[in-house]
Amino acid sequence: MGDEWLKAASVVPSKRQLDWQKTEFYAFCHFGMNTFTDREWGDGTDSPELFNPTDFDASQWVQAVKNGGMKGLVLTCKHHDGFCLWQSEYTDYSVKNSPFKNGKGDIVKEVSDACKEAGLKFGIYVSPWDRHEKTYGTGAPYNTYFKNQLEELLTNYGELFCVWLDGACGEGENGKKQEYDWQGYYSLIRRLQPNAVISICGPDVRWCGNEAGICRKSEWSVVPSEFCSNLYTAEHSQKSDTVLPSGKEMVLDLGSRKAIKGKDDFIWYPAEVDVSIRPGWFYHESEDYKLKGLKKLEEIYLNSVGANANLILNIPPDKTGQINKIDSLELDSFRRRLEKLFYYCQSGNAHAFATSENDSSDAVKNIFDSADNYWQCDSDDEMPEIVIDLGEQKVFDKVVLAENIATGQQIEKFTLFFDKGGKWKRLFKGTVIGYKRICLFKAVKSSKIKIQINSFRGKATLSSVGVYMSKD
Ligand code: FUL
Repeated sequence: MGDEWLKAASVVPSKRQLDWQKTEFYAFCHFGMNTFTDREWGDGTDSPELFNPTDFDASQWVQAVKNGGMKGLVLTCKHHDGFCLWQSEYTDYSVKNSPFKNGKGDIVKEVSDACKEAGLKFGIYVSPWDRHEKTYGTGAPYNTYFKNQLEELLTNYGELFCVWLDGACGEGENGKKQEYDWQGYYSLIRRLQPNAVISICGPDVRWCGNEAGICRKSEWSVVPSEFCSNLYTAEHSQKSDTVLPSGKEMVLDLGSRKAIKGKDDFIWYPAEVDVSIRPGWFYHESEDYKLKGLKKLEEIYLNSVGANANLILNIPPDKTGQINKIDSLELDSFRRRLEKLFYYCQSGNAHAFATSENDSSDAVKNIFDSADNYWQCDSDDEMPEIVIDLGEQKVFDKVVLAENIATGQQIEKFTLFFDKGGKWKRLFKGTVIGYKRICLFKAVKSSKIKIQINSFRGKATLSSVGVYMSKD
């Protein structure tokens, strides 16, 4: 005991987790029966006749999502009401009994095709909780039903980057109880879509713990394996954002040395922040003027993508079957706002010097190129430092740091300094870095920056460092 952190430092992501992490920011599209009934949770009794998007256009969705600067899209193929957006062979409760394209339409197909064409990754959301299906709550028969449906989704719609299994279940004490065959679901997904991460109720991507867009100050991707529990996710579902930001419901420290003391089994389980641009997950006309403002979206982005988590932002298409103009305009403005934040890259001609380099292939110059190489400190360097020379005096208000997570997550604390008249002045103090840490501060003018790594596990790495200034 006492060296848990060494064990934690050796945990690395799978290839699918690495690919997912690089997706950073992607869309959630909640669309289904609730869109037409103006509800958030349908009870599975609404007639398929109600599902009637009059102007459905998947390429319009994809365009809006791309314009928002997002790299993927996850579609609610089946929400809790059990209504399927594809022509499932196993139920009548689907688009095939709706007026949409005279019962011949397939929303999943059109959206997945449009994503492919536009170069967006495509993922599926499927709710295990099904309020329509009669076998729900009977054990094996429902598991067979669910796996049959999964198989349809996993085979007919091309490559998926994510399978999002929701933990929500509102049955309550006296409701139906379904024992889910999680392992059976997972092996099917692995066999048919080996590159897809299984999110939320699954082993690859961890729910950050609330739906308010808040992630931890120190979001570790390596956590004790007990946090990979679907029971834990289900118990916390629908509750936590009511008690946040006091933080009472959400465990705030999952991965520090203190938090992992006495634990001996660790997993790579990176966080995802899921949040809606509107108050609800589905489209409601009454919320047309209640979109989160650009400032709020920026804050969510910087505190998720910029704090070692991925961001899935929900944009719900409306009754016409398109993303509402209000949302698409907001997405466009948001992308432009992000571009402005990182408008001037001040480290284009920079040089770096490190107190140590593990060997010549781990040279510090690697932090400036886009290849998969990286800098790693030497094993006896107790407080590694990197000095960045920008070549001339430059104004900057952001430093973006990245660890080489392919070799794990090691940095626990760091400090940034800038050179002011020949003296180092402190600029920023941070904890974890992981895949990405965006450090924000009041703009300063200087030609040199120092990164000091104050505490780390094993051997610290950095794969990239960028110095930026916003455009007004
Ligand atoms: C929750 C669900 O109950 C909501 O309707 C929504 O789908 C959200 C993403 O997950 O658990």
